[in-house]
Amino acid sequence: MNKNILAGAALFTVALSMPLSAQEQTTTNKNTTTANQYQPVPVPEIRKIRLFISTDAKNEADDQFAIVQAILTPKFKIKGIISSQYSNTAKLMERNAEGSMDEGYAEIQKVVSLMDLATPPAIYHGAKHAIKDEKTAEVSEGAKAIVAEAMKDDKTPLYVISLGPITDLASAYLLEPKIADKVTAVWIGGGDYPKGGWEYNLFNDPSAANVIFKSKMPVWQVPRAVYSTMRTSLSEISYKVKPHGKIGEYLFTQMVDFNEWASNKFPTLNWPKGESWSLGDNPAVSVLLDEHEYGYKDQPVYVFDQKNFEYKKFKSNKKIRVYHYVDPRFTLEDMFAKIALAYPAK
Ligand SMILES: [Ca+2]
Repeated sequence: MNKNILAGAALFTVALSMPLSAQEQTTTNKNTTTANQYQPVPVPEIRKIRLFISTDAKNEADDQFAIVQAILTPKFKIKGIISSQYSNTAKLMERNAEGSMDEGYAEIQKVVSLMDLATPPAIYHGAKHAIKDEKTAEVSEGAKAIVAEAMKDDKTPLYVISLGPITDLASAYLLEPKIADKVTAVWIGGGDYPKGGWEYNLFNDPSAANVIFKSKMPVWQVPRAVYSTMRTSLSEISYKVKPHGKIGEYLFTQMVDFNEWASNKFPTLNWPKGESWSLGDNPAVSVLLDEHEYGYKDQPVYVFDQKNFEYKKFKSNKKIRVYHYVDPRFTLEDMFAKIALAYPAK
């Protein structure tokens, strides 16, 4: 049998977590490199943090990149990936609003499977819809997992990065308000200060954003003007990501496919642009690698108007961290390097 075919078969077996025959083991060890053999750079244990990733993974083509970067980050002890709904924007785009969370769940499973991980992270279903009001949780296995982890007696800092709406973290808080001083919320979302206005992730659950902003939970917000600076191009993704393993190939092709679909679906919109993309979810990873201490201000908290999504004053002593700068090249180049190290080009 051709050795490459045998190696391919062995790799597929690894992905399915099935036992390998002795012959396949030998072939895998000698002739292939998989993520299972990836040796992450050493990170001092004391600098490590616990992390949940809440992601609207199938909403467009960017979350997948942030998921991969986070999983390949040795500083993170990933406690779970939660599939978040994106029902309101799915409806706007004439997509499957009822099934947004389930489509995202399948996408997370696909991304994780293509990464050939020795120890894949737990994946949880989130809520199927936005919360009904600011007092009512949408109970989900994701929200319950956050509560369970937050209530553990563990001094390692715990962060929940929300790469879409904050539905599942807000629900976790409504289920157990004690988590407010045990979790830091990092949110990619909200319009630009001082006025604000319609913004994609906010639109999918403005009540959830208000729940978290009004709570005592620390919040790090990366608003639209900042997250939209994570620009890359199809050529850069083709050059730096596509050659690297099954996951690299997939990250590129799913972006090309979505770009083709959305460009034809919305010919009069200024998005997608045709040959470029903004990987707007990745700063949730890079601010945890490096807080960018001169890139934010701690400012009094505002909340969101439910009709026009503008910021409005909220009487509270709480301050939140609002980013005005996250280094796009640091963010993206760390991801490119991690993918290239974990999945060397053949
Ligand atoms: Ca997202």
